[in-house]
Amino acid sequence: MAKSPKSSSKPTGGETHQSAEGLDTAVLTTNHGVPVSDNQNSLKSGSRGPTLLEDFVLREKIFHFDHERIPERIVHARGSGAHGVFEAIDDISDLSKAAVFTKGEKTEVFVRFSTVAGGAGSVDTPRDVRGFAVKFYTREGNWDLVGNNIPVFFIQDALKFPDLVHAVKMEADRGYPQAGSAHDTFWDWASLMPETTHMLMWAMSDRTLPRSFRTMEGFGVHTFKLVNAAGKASFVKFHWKPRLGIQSTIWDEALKLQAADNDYQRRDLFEAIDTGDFPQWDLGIQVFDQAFADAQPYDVLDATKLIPEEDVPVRLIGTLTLNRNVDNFFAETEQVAFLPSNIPPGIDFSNDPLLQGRLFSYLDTQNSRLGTTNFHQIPINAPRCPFGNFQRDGKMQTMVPKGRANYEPNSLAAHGEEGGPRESPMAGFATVDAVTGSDESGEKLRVRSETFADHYSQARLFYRSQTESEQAHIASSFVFELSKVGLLDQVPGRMVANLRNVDEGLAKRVAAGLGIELPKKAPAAKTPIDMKPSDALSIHKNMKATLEGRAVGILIADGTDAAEFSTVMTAVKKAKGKAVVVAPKVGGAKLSDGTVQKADGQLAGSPSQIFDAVAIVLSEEGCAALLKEAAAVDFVMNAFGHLKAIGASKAAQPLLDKAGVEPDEGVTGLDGAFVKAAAQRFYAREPSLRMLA
Ligand code: HDD
Repeated sequence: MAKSPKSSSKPTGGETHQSAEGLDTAVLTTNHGVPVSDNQNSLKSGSRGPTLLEDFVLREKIFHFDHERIPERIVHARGSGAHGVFEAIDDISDLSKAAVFTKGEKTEVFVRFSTVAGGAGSVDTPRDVRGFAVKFYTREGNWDLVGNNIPVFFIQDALKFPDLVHAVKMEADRGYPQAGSAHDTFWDWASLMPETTHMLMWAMSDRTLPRSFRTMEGFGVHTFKLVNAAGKASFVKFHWKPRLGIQSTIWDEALKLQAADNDYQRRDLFEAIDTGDFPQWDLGIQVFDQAFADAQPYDVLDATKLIPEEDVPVRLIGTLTLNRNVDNFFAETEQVAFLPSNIPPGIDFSNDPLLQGRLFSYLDTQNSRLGTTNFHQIPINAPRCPFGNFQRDGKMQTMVPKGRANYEPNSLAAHGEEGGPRESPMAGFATVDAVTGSDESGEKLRVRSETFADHYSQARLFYRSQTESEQAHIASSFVFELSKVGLLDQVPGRMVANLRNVDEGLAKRVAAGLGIELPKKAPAAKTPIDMKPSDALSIHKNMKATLEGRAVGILIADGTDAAEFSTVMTAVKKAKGKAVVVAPKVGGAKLSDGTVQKADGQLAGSPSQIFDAVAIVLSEEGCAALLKEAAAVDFVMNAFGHLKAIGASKAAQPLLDKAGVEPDEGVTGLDGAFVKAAAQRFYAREPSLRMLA
């Protein structure tokens, strides 16, 4: 790309220091560089008199503070970001000419994970879709892959997006509930929109309860196109596969996590990066052509549909590593602006009508959020490659273009002046018509293609691809959410009527769980078909038995056997797990050998839901003391209830008994069996613990 002559392509102000250049940074100054002598007292008339208007130090400080906030994102307001690198590991030049995919190429990235419905200050662990937005600062301009942790979407056409968002966010009159879909307006709307059914199945599954950002998949959702140097296009779907495998919590655990730590996922991401345990994902592509697309019983341009991985395998082409936390949350995570319309040569859009609407919305929203059309100059948004054009001026212009060339064509160069950049038909972005050529002319129609009419087959595919335990979780989530629909009697029945098109068994379970009559089946625009179940859609079938990225809470108290404690610590660390010591007092506990072991967390403030497994390392004396401590009983009871491994010393048995722990393969001693068990969840335990729908 050409660089604008004499104008700086690097936005100024990227550095985070606050002092004006040339000043001693140790001196506190006003925003205009005037040294401040007193930052404690405002200027008054007499020591007890009124404050003077003349006090520019006070006025500037309060003025700036009063305007610190910007409008939060209309959706995905709560998010956590990190810097990293993407490395292309495979040669796909036959498919795409994009530089970012050149084998061995390393591209700087910024990633922001988010929930959707809640405000910026809401909690990390509601039942909600998670955003997975990646900005690649490629040498051919920014590419933003703005996806979610679910491969399909609620709606087929962008025109419906404001309705979806209004329905799911807090209700207009009462301002609640925050960050959740379990309320009247969401289900009223969703039950009237059969096209939401497939995504609802995902939303009601444990996919919306990810254990951490590091253990969730990401998806570009839409079908995009890859374009090679010869101009040949192929269809593509993008996938992010977490190196740690997929892992989710269960509903009761997610609820209790909200109480234990509002920032559970943000903290996990920050701490992992901070300790050098860099989160990684593989980028995968599903590539297919028009002939494949034409042969499917669904339309590949319909964002409510996925392409089963068994039909088109996912080919891994690159690795994403998050290796640097932000220096400043506001400057980076809050101000980052993702635009699905940011796309380099070699990648292209498809005609998916949801995607087409997004291409407008994200650019547009940044003006109200960031207050200027120059938001691309904010360091986190600025391309890392040179950029230049004839767009000029506007609020917060920080670049200083020189010369007269602010238009083109111009012949200024002929007069010895700088003429500015020119378009590049060869290197520039050009959209390709279609994959194998298509007719894109036609009448103006406000219609939905007939090929988008099947709303149930893939919902059925999803449900039938789940394990028994996952199906029970889906049914129970529908029951929970619909039981929160208070004022609109017709809604639960209408939803169950839709579910009868997905799976009769599911519909019956939900009706029974709600205690309502099984309603008549809703008419389906197209009769659903049975697709071949896909293992890739199940979490349980894609979990990785590893302690990497998982935390083990090790409960100790005065008298804990020093050797037992040391054995567990060593084993957890050897298995690359994170060992977190919990004791009644944060100062620590006196072990059997007289040493004092400091605790990482106090028992009352470190409940077991924040861990993936627990070890109860107690002496008889310690156990006797903890039998009288509700937090200790809850610690064990919840670990058991949340289907986690519990390793315990013999002397801890009375505490396990009091917490209602029944022996099973997830309940072990403190030997090697514990570390093995700790890498798993014990879903088979669940039916004996709670009544699922
Ligand atoms: Fe969106 C933000 C993902 C459909 C309009 N969206 C936003 C973010 C993610 C997604 C991850 C947060 C980006 C960040 O971290 O800053 N959105 C999706 C996916 C969709 C989708 C995967 C469907 C496949 N979105 C969608 C539609 C529209 C929008 C159809 C509008 C027509 N989305 C927005 C927005 C947001 C946004 C209002 C809010 C803040 C922002 O864009 O920058 O413009």
